[in-house]
Amino acid sequence: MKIVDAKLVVTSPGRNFVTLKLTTDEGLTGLGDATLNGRELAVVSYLDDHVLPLLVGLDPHRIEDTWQYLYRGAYWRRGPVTMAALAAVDVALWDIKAKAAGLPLYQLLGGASRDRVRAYGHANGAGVPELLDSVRARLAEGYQAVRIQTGVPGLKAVYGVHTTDEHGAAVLHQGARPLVEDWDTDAYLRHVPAVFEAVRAEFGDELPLLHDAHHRLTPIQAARLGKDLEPYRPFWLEDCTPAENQDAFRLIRHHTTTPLAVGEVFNSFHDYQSLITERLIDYARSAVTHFGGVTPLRKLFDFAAQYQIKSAMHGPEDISPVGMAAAVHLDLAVHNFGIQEYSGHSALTEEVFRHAYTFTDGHLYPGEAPGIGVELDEELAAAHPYAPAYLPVNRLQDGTVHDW
Ligand code: CS2
Ligand code: MG
Repeated sequence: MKIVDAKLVVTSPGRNFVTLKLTTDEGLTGLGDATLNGRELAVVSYLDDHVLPLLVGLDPHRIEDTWQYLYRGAYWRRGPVTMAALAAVDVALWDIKAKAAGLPLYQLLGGASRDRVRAYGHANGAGVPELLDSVRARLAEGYQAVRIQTGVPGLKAVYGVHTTDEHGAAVLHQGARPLVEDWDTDAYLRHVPAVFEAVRAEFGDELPLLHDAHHRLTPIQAARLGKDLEPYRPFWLEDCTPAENQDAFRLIRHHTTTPLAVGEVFNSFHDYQSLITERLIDYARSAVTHFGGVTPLRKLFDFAAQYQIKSAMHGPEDISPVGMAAAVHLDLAVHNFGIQEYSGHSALTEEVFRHAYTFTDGHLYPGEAPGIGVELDEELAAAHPYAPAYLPVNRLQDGTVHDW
């Protein structure tokens, strides 16, 4: 079998998605997600100008070799643009291989290690009453684990709150410049324990509660928050400090037993190395789409398993249904699955990308369609062209740019 065509479909059914489609001489097609939220066209150029011309004529069955050829062969390694591009190629090749075998992808990854994949959803509220309503809404949708984020008294716009719709899904600002959110770490640190206390008081002790600090704290602030949340037994504290500096986690780990999750902005094994070997985290958050595909992420999770660290793939709406499908197959297969983030997609997005995976009673199921199980409606995709959009930026109250 040979690849005879490689093309990109860029569409915006409410938000931008970049999808690679490979076609073989036997008429099989494979899809891969290359969406890098807010920087989509950089990946389009990387693929169109530098990668797709190399794929035509290759044997799609040679997934490992193609991955190494594109990773090592480029000389310039890693980085979000490169690894999102590689991920799209890798997933499209797995899709073709599984279709050729007539099997759902998870069967090629060793088969199911469990019956279903537990997902967590997003609950957000400007204040505690709105947050409690949002938790109720997620529970009504079937979720059995919920991430909780609120506004902070005195701040106008905070991560995960003002840019979300009633389903908890992020709404991106489509326009020439990013929106500006504001931030005050002391106010946040005072507020969050009270939020957990209110949610526990309302929903009891059993509901797994997650929280995302979105890289905004110093290590000692993160240690303080981890300690303050211990009485409420969070499922995890996510991205508590920028993790480019892996050393920071030693200090945090030393001070708190709150489980730690990190990695949604990581794109290679090397970003994790001491976090795993020193057991400084509990959950590895990388998504197939941003980590170079199923091939390297499977290796990472298998390595992490030796240290009792679990998978917890990033799964907001900016991972397309193609990336989400690949994730659910991998979630079902790896032994050390922890949890999967899942916010769902807009009705229009679900029409553009028809998928075999389903969400019921808080769990995802990959379905039995051969491959990853996603069909792309190219006509509908073309009717919703790319629209420039930015993620927000974050400033302290004196105007200083802060981590987002
Ligand atoms: C977040 C994301 O889902 C998460 O945990 O951190 O919503 C993140 O802000 C976006 O994916 C950025 O593209
Ligand atoms: Mg996050």
